[in-house]
Amino acid sequence: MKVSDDLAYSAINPAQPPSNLDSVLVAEDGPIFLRILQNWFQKWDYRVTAVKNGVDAWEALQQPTAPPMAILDWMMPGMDGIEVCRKIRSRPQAPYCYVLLLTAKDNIEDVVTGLDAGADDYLTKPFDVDELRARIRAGKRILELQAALIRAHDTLQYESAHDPLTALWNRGAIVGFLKNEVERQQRSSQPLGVMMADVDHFKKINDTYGHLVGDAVLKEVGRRLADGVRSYDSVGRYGGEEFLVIVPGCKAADLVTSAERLRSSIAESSFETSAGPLAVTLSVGAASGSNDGLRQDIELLLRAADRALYVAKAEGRNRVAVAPAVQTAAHVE
Ligand code: GH3
Ligand code: MG
Ligand code: MG
Ligand code: MG
Repeated sequence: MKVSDDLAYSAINPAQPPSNLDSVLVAEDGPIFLRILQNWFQKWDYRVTAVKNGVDAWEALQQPTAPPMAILDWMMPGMDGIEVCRKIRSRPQAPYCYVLLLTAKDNIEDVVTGLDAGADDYLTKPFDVDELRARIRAGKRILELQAALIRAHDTLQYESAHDPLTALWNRGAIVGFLKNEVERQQRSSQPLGVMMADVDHFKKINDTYGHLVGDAVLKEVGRRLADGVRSYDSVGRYGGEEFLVIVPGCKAADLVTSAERLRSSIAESSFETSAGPLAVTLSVGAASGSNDGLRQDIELLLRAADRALYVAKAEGRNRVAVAPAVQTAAHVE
Protein backbone atom coordinates (compact mmCIF):
# COMPACT_ATOMS: atom_id res chain seq x y z
CA MET A 1 0.00 0.00 0.00
CA LYS A 2 1.26 3.44 -0.80
CA VAL A 3 0.89 5.85 2.07
CA SER A 4 0.64 9.42 0.88
CA ASP A 5 2.68 12.16 2.51
CA ASP A 6 -0.35 13.98 3.87
CA LEU A 7 -1.20 10.87 5.86
CA ALA A 8 2.25 10.57 7.32
CA TYR A 9 2.72 10.81 11.05
CA SER A 10 -0.75 11.86 11.98
CA ALA A 11 -3.43 9.40 12.89
CA ILE A 12 -6.57 10.34 11.00
CA ASN A 13 -9.55 10.12 13.25
CA PRO A 14 -12.65 9.12 11.31
CA ALA A 15 -14.84 10.90 13.84
CA GLN A 16 -15.81 14.20 12.26
CA PRO A 17 -16.05 17.51 14.09
CA PRO A 18 -19.65 18.61 14.65
CA SER A 19 -21.21 19.49 11.33
CA ASN A 20 -22.07 23.13 10.62
CA LEU A 21 -24.54 22.36 7.87
CA ASP A 22 -27.07 24.61 9.57
CA SER A 23 -25.05 27.75 9.09
CA VAL A 24 -25.27 30.06 6.12
CA LEU A 25 -23.61 33.23 4.89
CA VAL A 26 -25.89 35.86 3.40
CA ALA A 27 -24.33 38.76 1.46
CA GLU A 28 -26.67 41.52 0.30
CA ASP A 29 -26.01 45.25 0.03
CA GLY A 30 -29.65 46.30 0.48
CA PRO A 31 -30.07 46.64 4.25
CA ILE A 32 -33.81 45.96 4.29
CA PHE A 33 -33.60 42.90 2.06
CA LEU A 34 -30.61 41.66 4.06
CA ARG A 35 -32.72 41.89 7.21
CA ILE A 36 -35.58 39.99 5.55
CA LEU A 37 -33.26 37.21 4.36
CA GLN A 38 -31.69 37.00 7.82
CA ASN A 39 -35.11 36.63 9.46
CA TRP A 40 -36.20 33.91 7.03
CA PHE A 41 -33.06 31.86 7.59
CA GLN A 42 -33.29 32.25 11.36
CA LYS A 43 -36.89 31.07 11.21
CA TRP A 44 -35.62 28.00 9.32
CA ASP A 45 -33.16 27.34 12.20
CA TYR A 46 -30.04 28.50 10.39
CA ARG A 47 -27.20 30.32 12.08
CA VAL A 48 -26.72 33.34 9.84
CA THR A 49 -23.60 35.34 9.07
CA ALA A 50 -24.97 38.48 7.44
CA VAL A 51 -22.64 40.81 5.49
CA LYS A 52 -23.26 43.90 3.40
CA ASN A 53 -20.69 43.47 0.63
CA GLY A 54 -18.51 41.02 -1.28
CA VAL A 55 -15.28 41.88 0.52
CA ASP A 56 -16.77 40.99 3.90
CA ALA A 57 -18.34 37.86 2.38
CA TRP A 58 -14.99 36.65 1.06
CA GLU A 59 -13.34 37.44 4.41
CA ALA A 60 -15.98 35.43 6.31
CA LEU A 61 -15.77 32.49 3.91
CA GLN A 62 -12.04 32.12 4.52
CA GLN A 63 -12.48 31.53 8.24
CA PRO A 64 -11.94 27.93 9.43
CA THR A 65 -15.54 27.78 10.67
CA ALA A 66 -17.02 29.34 7.51
CA PRO A 67 -20.60 28.33 6.65
CA PRO A 68 -20.75 25.67 3.94
CA MET A 69 -23.50 27.58 2.12
CA ALA A 70 -23.38 31.14 0.75
CA ILE A 71 -26.29 33.22 -0.55
CA LEU A 72 -24.64 35.94 -2.61
CA ASP A 73 -26.26 38.97 -4.13
CA TRP A 74 -24.85 39.47 -7.64
CA MET A 75 -24.63 43.28 -7.56
CA MET A 76 -22.69 44.57 -4.57
CA PRO A 77 -20.23 47.43 -4.22
CA GLY A 78 -16.50 46.62 -4.07
CA MET A 79 -16.58 42.94 -4.93
CA ASP A 80 -19.68 41.52 -6.60
CA GLY A 81 -21.19 38.09 -6.03
CA ILE A 82 -19.64 36.70 -9.23
CA GLU A 83 -16.14 37.62 -8.08
CA VAL A 84 -16.72 36.11 -4.62
CA CYS A 85 -17.91 32.98 -6.38
CA ARG A 86 -14.78 32.78 -8.55
CA LYS A 87 -12.59 33.23 -5.48
CA ILE A 88 -14.44 30.45 -3.67
CA ARG A 89 -13.88 28.08 -6.60
CA SER A 90 -10.20 29.03 -6.87
CA ARG A 91 -9.51 27.07 -3.67
CA PRO A 92 -9.79 23.42 -4.70
CA GLN A 93 -8.46 22.20 -1.34
CA ALA A 94 -11.03 24.06 0.75
CA PRO A 95 -14.25 22.34 1.88
CA TYR A 96 -17.01 22.70 -0.68
CA CYS A 97 -19.15 25.82 -0.39
CA TYR A 98 -22.60 25.64 -1.95
CA VAL A 99 -23.35 28.98 -3.62
CA LEU A 100 -26.74 30.39 -4.52
CA LEU A 101 -26.65 33.66 -6.46
CA LEU A 102 -29.41 36.23 -6.06
CA THR A 103 -29.79 38.40 -9.10
CA ALA A 104 -32.04 40.92 -10.74
CA LYS A 105 -30.57 39.79 -14.05
CA ASP A 106 -32.49 37.08 -15.79
CA ASN A 107 -31.32 36.91 -19.36
CA ILE A 108 -29.74 33.64 -20.33
CA GLU A 109 -26.18 35.04 -20.77
CA ASP A 110 -26.23 36.30 -17.20
CA VAL A 111 -27.37 32.94 -15.91
CA VAL A 112 -24.56 31.24 -17.83
CA THR A 113 -22.03 33.75 -16.47
CA GLY A 114 -23.22 33.06 -12.91
CA LEU A 115 -23.05 29.29 -13.25
CA ASP A 116 -19.69 29.47 -15.05
CA ALA A 117 -18.30 31.51 -12.16
CA GLY A 118 -19.06 28.50 -9.97
CA ALA A 119 -22.55 29.14 -8.59
CA ASP A 120 -24.57 26.01 -7.88
CA ASP A 121 -27.93 27.68 -8.27
CA TYR A 122 -29.49 31.11 -8.75
CA LEU A 123 -32.72 32.95 -8.05
CA THR A 124 -33.99 35.99 -9.87
CA LYS A 125 -35.30 38.82 -7.75
CA PRO A 126 -38.09 39.22 -6.86
CA PHE A 127 -38.63 35.62 -5.84
CA ASP A 128 -41.05 33.62 -3.80
CA VAL A 129 -39.95 32.73 -0.27
CA ASP A 130 -41.15 29.15 -0.70
CA GLU A 131 -38.99 28.78 -3.78
CA LEU A 132 -35.96 30.04 -1.85
CA ARG A 133 -36.72 27.58 0.94
CA ALA A 134 -37.02 24.67 -1.51
CA ARG A 135 -33.76 25.57 -3.24
CA ILE A 136 -31.98 25.84 0.13
CA ARG A 137 -33.27 22.37 1.02
CA ALA A 138 -31.89 21.03 -2.28
CA GLY A 139 -28.53 22.65 -1.53
CA LYS A 140 -28.49 21.17 1.95
CA ARG A 141 -29.14 17.69 0.54
CA ILE A 142 -26.04 18.05 -1.63
CA LEU A 143 -23.95 19.25 1.32
CA GLU A 144 -25.19 16.32 3.43
CA LEU A 145 -24.28 13.90 0.69
CA GLN A 146 -20.85 15.46 0.44
CA ALA A 147 -20.34 15.28 4.21
CA ALA A 148 -21.28 11.57 4.16
CA LEU A 149 -18.79 10.94 1.32
CA ILE A 150 -16.02 12.74 3.21
CA ARG A 151 -16.75 10.68 6.33
CA ALA A 152 -16.70 7.46 4.31
CA HIS A 153 -13.44 8.50 2.66
CA ASP A 154 -11.82 9.36 6.00
CA THR A 155 -12.98 6.08 7.52
CA LEU A 156 -11.57 4.09 4.60
CA GLN A 157 -8.32 6.01 4.76
CA TYR A 158 -8.08 5.34 8.50
CA GLU A 159 -8.87 1.66 8.10
CA SER A 160 -6.43 1.20 5.24
CA ALA A 161 -3.58 2.49 7.40
CA HIS A 162 -4.41 1.15 10.88
CA ASP A 163 -4.38 -2.20 12.58
CA PRO A 164 -7.89 -2.82 13.91
CA LEU A 165 -6.76 -4.67 17.05
CA THR A 166 -4.18 -2.23 18.43
CA ALA A 167 -5.18 0.93 16.48
CA LEU A 168 -1.48 1.35 15.65
CA TRP A 169 -0.27 1.92 12.09
CA ASN A 170 -0.51 -1.30 10.11
CA ARG A 171 2.38 -2.90 8.30
CA GLY A 172 1.79 -1.10 4.99
CA ALA A 173 1.61 2.29 6.68
CA ILE A 174 4.62 1.87 8.96
CA VAL A 175 6.78 0.56 6.11
CA GLY A 176 5.56 3.50 4.00
CA PHE A 177 6.73 5.89 6.73
CA LEU A 178 10.06 4.11 6.91
CA LYS A 179 10.50 4.64 3.16
CA ASN A 180 9.72 8.35 3.57
CA GLU A 181 12.14 8.62 6.49
CA VAL A 182 14.93 6.86 4.61
CA GLU A 183 14.48 9.31 1.72
CA ARG A 184 14.43 12.23 4.13
CA GLN A 185 17.54 11.01 5.94
CA GLN A 186 19.34 10.64 2.64
CA ARG A 187 18.86 14.37 2.06
CA SER A 188 20.02 15.28 5.57
CA SER A 189 22.81 14.09 7.80
CA GLN A 190 20.43 12.91 10.51
CA PRO A 191 20.70 9.31 11.69
CA LEU A 192 17.66 7.03 11.57
CA GLY A 193 16.82 4.30 14.04
CA VAL A 194 14.46 1.36 13.74
CA MET A 195 13.43 -1.22 16.31
CA MET A 196 11.83 -4.58 15.76
CA ALA A 197 10.07 -5.64 18.97
CA ASP A 198 8.58 -9.08 19.53
CA VAL A 199 6.56 -10.39 22.48
CA ASP A 200 8.35 -13.24 24.21
CA HIS A 201 6.72 -16.68 24.28
CA PHE A 202 3.49 -15.17 23.11
CA LYS A 203 2.26 -18.50 21.78
CA LYS A 204 2.29 -19.77 25.36
CA ILE A 205 -0.08 -16.94 26.42
CA ASN A 206 -2.50 -17.94 23.64
CA ASP A 207 -2.18 -21.62 24.41
CA THR A 208 -2.64 -21.18 28.17
CA TYR A 209 -5.27 -18.43 28.38
CA GLY A 210 -6.87 -18.38 24.93
CA HIS A 211 -6.80 -16.03 21.96
CA LEU A 212 -8.96 -13.34 23.53
CA VAL A 213 -6.48 -12.88 26.36
CA GLY A 214 -3.71 -12.96 23.73
CA ASP A 215 -5.50 -10.17 21.87
CA ALA A 216 -5.85 -8.12 25.06
CA VAL A 217 -2.12 -8.52 25.71
CA LEU A 218 -1.30 -7.34 22.18
CA LYS A 219 -3.50 -4.27 22.66
CA GLU A 220 -1.78 -3.39 25.90
CA VAL A 221 1.68 -3.92 24.39
CA GLY A 222 0.67 -1.56 21.56
CA ARG A 223 -0.61 1.02 24.04
CA ARG A 224 2.56 0.94 26.14
CA LEU A 225 4.79 1.20 23.06
CA ALA A 226 2.80 4.13 21.66
CA ASP A 227 2.93 5.87 25.06
CA GLY A 228 6.66 5.23 25.37
CA VAL A 229 7.90 6.91 22.19
CA ARG A 230 8.48 10.57 21.34
CA SER A 231 5.86 12.44 19.33
CA TYR A 232 7.86 12.22 16.10
CA ASP A 233 8.49 8.47 16.39
CA SER A 234 6.07 6.03 14.77
CA VAL A 235 4.91 2.65 16.04
CA GLY A 236 3.25 0.06 13.84
CA ARG A 237 2.13 -3.54 14.09
CA TYR A 238 4.48 -5.28 11.70
CA GLY A 239 3.05 -8.79 12.08
CA GLY A 240 1.24 -10.98 14.62
CA GLU A 241 3.10 -10.10 17.84
CA GLU A 242 5.83 -8.06 16.21
CA PHE A 243 6.03 -4.27 16.26
CA LEU A 244 8.16 -1.86 14.22
CA VAL A 245 9.24 1.44 15.74
CA ILE A 246 10.78 4.21 13.63
CA VAL A 247 12.97 6.64 15.51
CA PRO A 248 14.11 9.51 13.27
CA GLY A 249 17.11 11.64 14.20
CA CYS A 250 18.20 9.18 16.88
CA LYS A 251 21.90 8.46 17.38
CA ALA A 252 22.97 4.86 18.02
CA ALA A 253 23.58 5.51 21.75
CA ASP A 254 20.16 7.14 22.22
CA LEU A 255 18.52 4.33 20.29
CA VAL A 256 19.67 1.82 22.91
CA THR A 257 18.19 4.01 25.66
CA SER A 258 14.88 4.29 23.78
CA ALA A 259 14.74 0.57 23.12
CA GLU A 260 15.54 -0.19 26.74
CA ARG A 261 12.77 2.18 27.85
CA LEU A 262 10.25 0.37 25.66
CA ARG A 263 11.41 -3.05 26.82
CA SER A 264 11.09 -2.10 30.49
CA SER A 265 7.67 -0.45 29.92
CA ILE A 266 6.39 -3.94 29.12
CA ALA A 267 8.29 -5.90 31.77
CA GLU A 268 8.02 -3.46 34.68
CA SER A 269 4.37 -4.05 35.55
CA SER A 270 2.09 -6.99 34.96
CA PHE A 271 -0.79 -6.88 32.46
CA GLU A 272 -4.27 -6.90 33.96
CA THR A 273 -6.31 -9.40 31.95
CA SER A 274 -9.52 -11.38 32.37
CA ALA A 275 -7.25 -14.31 33.34
CA GLY A 276 -5.64 -12.22 36.08
CA PRO A 277 -2.34 -10.35 36.07
CA LEU A 278 0.18 -11.67 33.53
CA ALA A 279 3.91 -11.04 33.31
CA VAL A 280 4.79 -10.14 29.72
CA THR A 281 8.20 -9.41 28.27
CA LEU A 282 9.49 -8.06 25.00
CA SER A 283 12.69 -8.56 23.04
CA VAL A 284 13.93 -5.70 20.89
CA GLY A 285 16.34 -5.61 17.97
CA ALA A 286 17.56 -2.10 17.18
CA ALA A 287 19.45 -0.82 14.17
CA SER A 288 20.52 2.65 13.20
CA GLY A 289 21.70 3.99 9.88
CA SER A 290 23.56 7.20 9.41
CA ASN A 291 23.90 8.95 6.13
CA ASP A 292 27.48 10.22 6.20
CA GLY A 293 27.27 10.52 2.45
CA LEU A 294 26.77 6.79 2.23
CA ARG A 295 23.82 4.75 1.11
CA GLN A 296 20.96 3.97 3.43
CA ASP A 297 18.48 1.34 2.60
CA ILE A 298 15.18 0.23 4.06
CA GLU A 299 15.88 -3.45 3.45
CA LEU A 300 19.24 -3.21 5.18
CA LEU A 301 17.79 -1.46 8.20
CA LEU A 302 14.95 -3.94 8.57
CA ARG A 303 17.23 -6.93 8.07
CA ALA A 304 19.72 -5.56 10.61
CA ALA A 305 16.97 -4.94 13.19
CA ASP A 306 15.59 -8.41 12.57
CA ARG A 307 18.98 -10.01 13.09
CA ALA A 308 19.48 -8.05 16.29
CA LEU A 309 16.06 -9.27 17.46
CA TYR A 310 17.15 -12.81 16.78
CA VAL A 311 20.26 -12.20 18.92
CA ALA A 312 18.11 -10.77 21.76
CA LYS A 313 15.93 -13.91 21.64
CA ALA A 314 18.94 -16.23 21.54
CA GLU A 315 20.58 -14.47 24.51
CA GLY A 316 17.57 -15.14 26.71
CA ARG A 317 14.73 -12.72 25.70
CA ASN A 318 13.45 -9.68 27.65
CA ARG A 319 16.45 -7.72 26.36
CA VAL A 320 17.66 -5.29 23.73
CA ALA A 321 20.28 -6.16 21.12
CA VAL A 322 21.77 -3.62 18.76
CA ALA A 323 22.92 -4.29 15.22
CA PRO A 324 26.25 -2.95 13.98
CA ALA A 325 25.76 0.46 12.33
CA VAL A 326 24.21 0.14 8.90
CA GLN A 327 26.02 2.32 6.41
CA THR A 328 26.45 0.88 2.97
CA ALA A 329 25.37 -2.24 1.23
CA ALA A 330 29.04 -3.16 1.04
CA HIS A 331 29.50 -2.90 4.80
CA VAL A 332 26.78 -5.39 5.62
CA GLU A 333 27.70 -8.97 4.96
P1 GH3 B 1 9.28 -16.03 20.77
O1 GH3 B 1 9.60 -15.63 22.15
O2 GH3 B 1 10.37 -16.80 20.11
O3 GH3 B 1 8.87 -14.86 19.93
O4 GH3 B 1 8.03 -17.01 20.84
P2 GH3 B 1 6.54 -16.74 20.47
O5 GH3 B 1 5.71 -17.80 21.07
O6 GH3 B 1 6.20 -15.35 20.86
O7 GH3 B 1 6.58 -16.79 18.88
P3 GH3 B 1 5.79 -17.64 17.84
O8 GH3 B 1 6.14 -17.03 16.52
O9 GH3 B 1 6.03 -19.10 18.03
O10 GH3 B 1 4.27 -17.37 18.16
C1 GH3 B 1 3.61 -16.20 17.86
C2 GH3 B 1 2.13 -16.45 18.04
O11 GH3 B 1 1.38 -15.25 17.90
C3 GH3 B 1 1.56 -17.43 17.05
C4 GH3 B 1 0.28 -16.78 16.57
O12 GH3 B 1 -0.81 -17.67 16.64
C5 GH3 B 1 0.07 -15.64 17.54
N1 GH3 B 1 -0.66 -14.52 16.98
C6 GH3 B 1 -0.38 -13.83 15.83
N2 GH3 B 1 -1.29 -12.85 15.64
C7 GH3 B 1 -2.15 -12.90 16.69
C8 GH3 B 1 -3.32 -12.13 17.05
O13 GH3 B 1 -3.74 -11.18 16.39
N3 GH3 B 1 -3.96 -12.47 18.21
C9 GH3 B 1 -3.51 -13.52 18.99
N4 GH3 B 1 -4.18 -13.78 20.10
N5 GH3 B 1 -2.45 -14.26 18.65
C10 GH3 B 1 -1.77 -13.96 17.53
MG1 MG C 1 -27.23 44.30 -4.69
MG1 MG D 1 7.21 -13.72 19.93
MG1 MG E 1 7.27 -13.25 16.26
